[in-house]
Amino acid sequence: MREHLWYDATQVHIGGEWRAPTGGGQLDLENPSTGEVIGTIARGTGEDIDAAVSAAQAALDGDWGRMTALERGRILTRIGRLVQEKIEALTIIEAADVGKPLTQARNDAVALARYMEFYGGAADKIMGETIPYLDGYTVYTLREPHGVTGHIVPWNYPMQIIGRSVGAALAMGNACVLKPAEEACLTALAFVALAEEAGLPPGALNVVPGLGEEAGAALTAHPGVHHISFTGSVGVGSLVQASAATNVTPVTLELGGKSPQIVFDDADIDAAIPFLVGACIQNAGQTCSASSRVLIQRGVYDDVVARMGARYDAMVSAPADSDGSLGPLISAKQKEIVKGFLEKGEDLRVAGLGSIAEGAPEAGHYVPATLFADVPPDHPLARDEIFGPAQVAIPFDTEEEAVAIANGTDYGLVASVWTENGARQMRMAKAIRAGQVFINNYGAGGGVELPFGGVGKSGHGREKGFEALYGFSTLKTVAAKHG
Ligand code: TXE
Repeated sequence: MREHLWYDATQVHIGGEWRAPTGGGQLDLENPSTGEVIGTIARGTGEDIDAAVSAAQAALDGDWGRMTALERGRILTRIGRLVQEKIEALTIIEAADVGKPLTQARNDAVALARYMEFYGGAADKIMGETIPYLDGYTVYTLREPHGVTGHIVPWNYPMQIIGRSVGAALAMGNACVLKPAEEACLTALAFVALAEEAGLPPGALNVVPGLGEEAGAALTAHPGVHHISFTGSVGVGSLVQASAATNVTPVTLELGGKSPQIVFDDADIDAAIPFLVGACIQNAGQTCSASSRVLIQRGVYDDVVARMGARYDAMVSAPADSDGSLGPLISAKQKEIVKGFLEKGEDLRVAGLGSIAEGAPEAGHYVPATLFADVPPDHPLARDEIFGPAQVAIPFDTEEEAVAIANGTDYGLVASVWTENGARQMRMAKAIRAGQVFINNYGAGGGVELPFGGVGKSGHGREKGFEALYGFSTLKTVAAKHG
């Protein structure tokens, strides 16, 4: 992988310059597939965050702040093209850093390019409105950037999350400080290198890798930051919100979920099966929108569980650069969390169980994919986010019962409903508490156009699509009295 790095991954990137982090600290860079330390990354500090915020503000006061929306859009479009040209290197870097199978890492790189294309095209199409008011007035609104935006990104989908949050923030004319996860920051650094090659002025995007409680906490508490976008755990999300509240800084939180798929007796089961399993197992279950619960109506329950189970039995966890169905988990810490959940399921019926590839390195963080059946809706495995390759099947009888179970957790990110009954599709879409509801599919191909975010402990605010541009901007009302 090292031969594919064309930038110095041991540094921070501030104000258009690569530099050693203040204090010179470094953190180990581990390959989750082998458990080997394959290098180091910068341990950015509060001082680096300070410098990054100043550089961002200077960009807003300088070239970047003066640019037209059209010019910003063209730069983003060029970034997208450069990402596209670097797809193979980005794929190999991400697979080694996160432990994703190459095909999944490649999908993420393609998505990053697509985000840049989408937000590049959208940059000059954000408009205010004129408001009919009293005689003698003209009233209109202006959409303006927040200013300096902070972006705290986790390790599970670095490229996709950078695309949806940094892409939208830059399109609106904000200047960004990005704190990637300590477990996986290589493509964040690659991204800023490509962005500046495409003409992004220095300081418009600054990247400071480092620890959450150090660099991350410094960013959320910084008085010079005007908006925070955070994706990660519920616990840290609530800390981020509390920290930002000190300066009354607005936050967008995306905190994961316990997303259900609901299969009715009349569903097209053949069409559903690949989605029922794939929507959980992708990225070894480490997906905020992982569908870790499948609610199945009694009439088709045994058949669906058996067919899902057969898919699990065939699944092989293997190193990211091999042909396995799923990769390792990101870290020893994540493996411990997931093993803890699997132990809680020891009394449950296992309806499908994958394997670990022969010869997979002992020190890699592998967990076999597991399907639990007949799980009571209040069992911890059916209520808590597992963030690993484990899924529960829950039987139900009536539509009302399905809604009660689906809405019976603290989360509300994504849901899907499988039924051929049109009236039921509409009723369920309204009744389910979630930020996205899919009918007879899951995720709709992950389109960048679709607004995304949660309710309850899944967080608040929306990213992706045009909606994100509203979130990364503030509205000014102008009322002119002219008689
Ligand atoms: O998350 P953290 P972790 C969930 C998932 C997983 C659990 C733990 O259930 O098992 O969280 O994962 C930064 N101030 N999700 O420990 O700690 C940190 O550096 C500011 C769901 O990795 O929340 C990283 O960049 N920032 C999720 C980011 O927060 C802080 C994706 C996420 O780390 C900070 C990841 C602090 N005090 C985990 N502490 C999703 N929604 O997709 C940490 N960070």
